[in-house]
Amino acid sequence: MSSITYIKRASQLITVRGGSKEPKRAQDMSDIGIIEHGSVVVENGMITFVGSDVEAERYVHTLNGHINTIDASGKIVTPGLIDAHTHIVFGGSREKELEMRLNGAKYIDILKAGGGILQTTTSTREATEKQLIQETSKRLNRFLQYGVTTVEAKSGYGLTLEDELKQLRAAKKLDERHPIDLVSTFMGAHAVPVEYKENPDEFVRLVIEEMIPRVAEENLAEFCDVFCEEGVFTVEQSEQILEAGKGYGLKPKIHADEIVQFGGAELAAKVGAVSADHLLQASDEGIKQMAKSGVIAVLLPGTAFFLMEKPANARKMIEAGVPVALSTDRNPGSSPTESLPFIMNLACLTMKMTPAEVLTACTINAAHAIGRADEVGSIEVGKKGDLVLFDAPNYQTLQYNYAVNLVDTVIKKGQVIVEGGALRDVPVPTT
Ligand code: IZC
Ligand code: ZN
Repeated sequence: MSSITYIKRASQLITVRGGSKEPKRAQDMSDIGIIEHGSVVVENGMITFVGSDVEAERYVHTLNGHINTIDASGKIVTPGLIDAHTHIVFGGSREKELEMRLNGAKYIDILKAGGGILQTTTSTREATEKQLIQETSKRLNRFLQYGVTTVEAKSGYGLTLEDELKQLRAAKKLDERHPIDLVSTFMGAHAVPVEYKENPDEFVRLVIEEMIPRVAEENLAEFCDVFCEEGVFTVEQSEQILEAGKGYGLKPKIHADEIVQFGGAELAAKVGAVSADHLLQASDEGIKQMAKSGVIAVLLPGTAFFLMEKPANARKMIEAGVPVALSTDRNPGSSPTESLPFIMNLACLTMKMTPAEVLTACTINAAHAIGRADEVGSIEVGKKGDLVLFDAPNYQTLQYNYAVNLVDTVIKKGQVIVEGGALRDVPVPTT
């Protein structure tokens, strides 16, 4: 018998329809496909009906089987939110860096002095796969409570073949066992580990010749990412790594122009990256080339906020025709939060993105940034039944009530996972 979930009487159904083939750009980012007084039906995990309350009643009468009816009166319904950029699988914590930074230390200098990513590398190497799964589950549970139903997860805190594989295997098991879907990115080129400090090219060789082939062979990632930044990996090294990844079917992503203007946006266009992420310092030429090549800008205003830096120029990118997505960048150093809704607030308040653009950026455009736009990111027939009910009468309220969690109900593949803002019994994976 089929399992049917019927969500009815939403004050606004925010479908974000019409962007499954290509990410939304420019004015299309403001077109979020609102159906006033709308309903959705999910059968066996997939959306089978989207429309007005009146039409929905007629449709539901034709169905057989038990129907779980959810009254969304006074609430908006959006697609499950998608976080297209996280470093969620790690051991340890870095709260001491906050005080260091408040005393004037810079994020990149902490890394150069052997802290930062390298500190998390030490604690991640020390953790077992099981511990990584347990710790990451808690973060995933918080993501669910913030309405996030799909998350990208990068490796890059192992920096040895075995430890990178351990992180990616943990992500794969979490994808299988946790309600949230995870999409994996191999990021062995996240930092040069201390043992290769004197010989970074040798580490690049290890990434290209040993790590990438093995990750691809074990089918542990879909994307390959590089921290292309002054003092981390050069543009040339980044290009070599991303081209090598492409040779093994790993689609390129780049941490680009975060701290200095470095040519990361230009490289993203050159290698045909799916996304270039951060872009605080991206050049006008780089932005132009990204628009031309269709590279998605994944902007991370929470990271700029937490590092006390000026955020990326989202308006310039949207006006130039670059499709924009937004993500938390969840990581222990520069963005320790799972609150994608707060990142949305920051996008609005610090980058002047409109409430409609922000929703597009965290749904369909984010889905494109992780290669899932055919499955999730909009409320359309044939997509997964991933939905969020927010305790807000209209979509603008999500940005008006800032830093408040308005998530009421989260539905993953038709199943209610969060109810009244609280997690239902989510089985926390332990192994
Ligand atoms: O652990 O600091 N920017 N990588 C590049 C990060 C931030 C994660 C971290
Ligand atoms: Zn990152």
